[in-house]
Amino acid sequence: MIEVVGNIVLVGETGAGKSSIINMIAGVDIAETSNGAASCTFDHHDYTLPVHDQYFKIFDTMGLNEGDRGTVGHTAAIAKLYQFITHLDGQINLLVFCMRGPRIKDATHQNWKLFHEIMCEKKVPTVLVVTGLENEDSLDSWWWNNKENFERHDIRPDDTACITAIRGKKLGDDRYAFDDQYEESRAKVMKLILNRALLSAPRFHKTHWFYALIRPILTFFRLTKIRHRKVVRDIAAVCGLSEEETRRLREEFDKH
Ligand SMILES: Nc1nc2c(ncn2[C@@H]2O[C@H](COP(=O)(O)OP(=O)(O)O)[C@@H](O)[C@H]2O)c(=O)[nH]1
Ligand SMILES: [Mg+2]
Repeated sequence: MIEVVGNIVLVGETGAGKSSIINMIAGVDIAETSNGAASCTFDHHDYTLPVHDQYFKIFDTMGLNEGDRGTVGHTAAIAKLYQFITHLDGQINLLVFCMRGPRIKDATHQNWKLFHEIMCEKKVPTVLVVTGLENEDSLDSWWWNNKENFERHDIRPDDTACITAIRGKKLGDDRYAFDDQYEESRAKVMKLILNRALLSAPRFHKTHWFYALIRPILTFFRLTKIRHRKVVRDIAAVCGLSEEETRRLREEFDKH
């Protein structure tokens, strides 16, 4: 049986390159890329994959997209959060924050806040992977040249990898335009994971974590004027909450 050493969560808006990075780690295409299918914040898929022989559960999540914040359906988002937290079993060993260079969009900033600050309470190591840099002369100087911009948005990752997550155009038999940059990028991502994923990550108590997140998440999504009773009933039904859990959820909403 495979021993899984930890959970790695990839976050970032649609198009950031999350699924491409998972395929890069896997060495084969297992995650569907360019999948713009309608989905909800906190929706996720997980893949058990080796990184230099150590197996991790890698979560491909649906982050926030530009303009989502005011429009997210709270029932669906909170129900998905519950399922996500249940699957994480209280532990994130590394948060991999993905974005497509070069512009820091509002969604980039919001995703950092939602996942690094609110969900992980700034306790989980967070690395930044910037994709789309295949045409840069030096991948690594990109970070140095843009660092100040991130600091201005209060995005301060523990480490970074500037990469390309695609091989580019096919040039001939099994040869692609960005083969070299791609291999270099893959090695960087693998190293980043092994260097930064905590072996003893902070343990969040599964249900406490969920209930503690309700209020900050409602505030984040500006979901103040909601009809509590019905929302609680809907979430309880989607998540299959027990009577006791439903009562607790109602209490959290009432405090809001
Ligand atoms: N040029 C370029 N395209 C990329 C890169 N990474 C991903 N893409 C493309 O961007 C699109 C979205 O990538 P995907 O991995 O599905 O992003 P996700 O929505 O975050 O999972 C796909 O068409 C990818 O082929 C990259 O490093 N450079
Ligand atoms: Mg994807």
